[in-house]
Amino acid sequence: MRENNPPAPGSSENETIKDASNYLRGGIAQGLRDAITGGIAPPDQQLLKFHGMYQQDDRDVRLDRQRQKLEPLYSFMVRIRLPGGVCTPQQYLDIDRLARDYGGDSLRLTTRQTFQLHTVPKPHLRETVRALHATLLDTVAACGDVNRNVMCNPNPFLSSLHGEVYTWAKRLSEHLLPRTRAYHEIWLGDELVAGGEPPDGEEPMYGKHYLPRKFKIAIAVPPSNDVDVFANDLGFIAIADVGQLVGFDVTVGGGMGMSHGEKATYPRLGDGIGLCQPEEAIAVAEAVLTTQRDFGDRKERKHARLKYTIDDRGLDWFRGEVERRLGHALAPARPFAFAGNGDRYGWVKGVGDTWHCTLFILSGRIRDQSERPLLTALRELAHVHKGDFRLTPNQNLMIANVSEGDKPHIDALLERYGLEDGHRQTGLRRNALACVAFPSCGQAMAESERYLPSLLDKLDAVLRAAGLEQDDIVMRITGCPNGCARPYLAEIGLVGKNLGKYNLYLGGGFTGERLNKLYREGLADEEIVSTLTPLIHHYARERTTGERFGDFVIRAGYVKATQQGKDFHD
Ligand code: SRM
Ligand code: SF4
Repeated sequence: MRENNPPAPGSSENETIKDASNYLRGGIAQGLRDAITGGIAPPDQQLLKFHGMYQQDDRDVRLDRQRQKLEPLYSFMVRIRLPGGVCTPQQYLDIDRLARDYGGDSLRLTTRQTFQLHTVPKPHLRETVRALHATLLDTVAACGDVNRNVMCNPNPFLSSLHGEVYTWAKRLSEHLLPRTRAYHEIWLGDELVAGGEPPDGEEPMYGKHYLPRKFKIAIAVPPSNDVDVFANDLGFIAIADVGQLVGFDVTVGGGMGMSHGEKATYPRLGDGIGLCQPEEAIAVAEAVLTTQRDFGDRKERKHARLKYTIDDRGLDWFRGEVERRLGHALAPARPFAFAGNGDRYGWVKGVGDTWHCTLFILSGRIRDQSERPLLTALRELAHVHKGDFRLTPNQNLMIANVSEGDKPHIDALLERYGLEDGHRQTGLRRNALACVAFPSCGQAMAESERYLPSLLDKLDAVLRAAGLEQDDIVMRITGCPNGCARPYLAEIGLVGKNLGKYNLYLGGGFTGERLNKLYREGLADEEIVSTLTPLIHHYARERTTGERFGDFVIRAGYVKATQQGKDFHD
């Protein structure tokens, strides 16, 4: 059972901050009122994450402002909680208005199926959260040491199974929310709990210190592994018999983050521990989450994810502890097969005679550019669309549940604004992901989203020359080794090391079931292209039928296959 005693000696600073925060209240409310600075106090910045927001500063002007002895240009990133990535057209319109009012005329679709607003100034944070609340959205636990946005396959078209899985994603998300009233008090103006001190048991599941670190859940529906289920602390793989959900294979201990040069940190794929009944999903999630709550490392945050708890204590021990909390053993896992971790683009007819169209949105970035007014286009769409929108884990957007009669109108809008269904892109571009990185991300070591388009232009030319423009190859780039675009699962992974320099990883599995391996370090733009060019031509010449690029580079001896996280650096 959790305890609310003070943090043990040697605990990380974040543990002390949580302990003193009065269940995530801290000094956030006062900090929001302080007009002298555009930021808030450092401990409150940590607490703010639990409320779904990050203090950031514009890194493009950081040095200039330092020279002028000005405070960094602080603003806030606001991440919405959106289980399964589903929102209504009205919610989209409300988010779009916030983007135009306070978010620098830009929106981002994230790699975990939600929206992020950036550059929101402190004085507008409360209005932003209230506007989201008014449209029945929130930012609770979108970041912080708690369970994050629960992902699931966004496609409503294949079967009723997908709808059922979405219901589980929502239920898991709701069940694992923190219970503190801090969010309502700070952002929505609810009265403080009498006496200021919350009643005992305010956080019956998390306790006063929440989790040692972030915690992530995804549900995959084979044959699609679009959620990259193995990158999650806890994964559920839907097992169906004749279209009926009969259970979930449970995987534990996935995660991407690592630090350059620190072998004790590594990406890791989740391991299967058995099968649960669908209606047991919440109890399993609680058992896994509370085991990590009680046994995760609270001293060293770089070692505090579930993946290290499992590697330190062993998978058998972990399964045993989860089963003890559940009160029974999990059933043996059932077989499944994944075909890929990308999105299925364009129009697809679904059950119930509705249509669904997945649009290609490079890096999930929505803004108006002279040749492509994407923000305007999607707003126009939202005005006429009667179904819903679904964000994909690959930073794309699906216009879902369009009736046969409404389809021509939607098609006309797609045509007018040149919105892409991916088919006009090369297979590399269609599958590419990039994290946000500069200028907002405080952790970025190199460009990512802003660099991807020019890199793709160069690599597309190489692919065309090799006759591979329509071959799906998964490439992902991040500005640092934290792994926000899941680069270690890509067939080609690029991870920022320094400004303009990237480590190149090769050999990830096309279905998201194998980690890649470091091939070259510290490559500049031209070196990336000149290193990949002969490999791409070699692949075009000598691949066997159906052989994927990630498999080929291993067979051809460019890299060894990574068998498990601990071997990642070998
Ligand atoms: Fe992430 C931290 C952006 C998905 C692993 N991530 C960050 C921060 C908040 C930077 C920071 O700590 O100051 C980034 C904000 C940048 C910005 O300006 O917006 C950030 N992460 C993102 C997003 C927006 C990338 C994107 O372009 O879509 C994704 C938001 C997801 C969401 O909606 O919740 C995002 N981050 C991921 C993923 C992918 C996933 O979950 O499937 C991972 C790898 C999986 C994992 O968690 O292991 C990921 N982010 C990290 C880490 C490394 C964690 C670790 O265990 O080492 C950090 C750093 C940290 O937590 O200290 C991080
Ligand atoms: Fe920032 Fe690194 Fe995540 Fe990219 S991978 S968004 S640079 S933390």
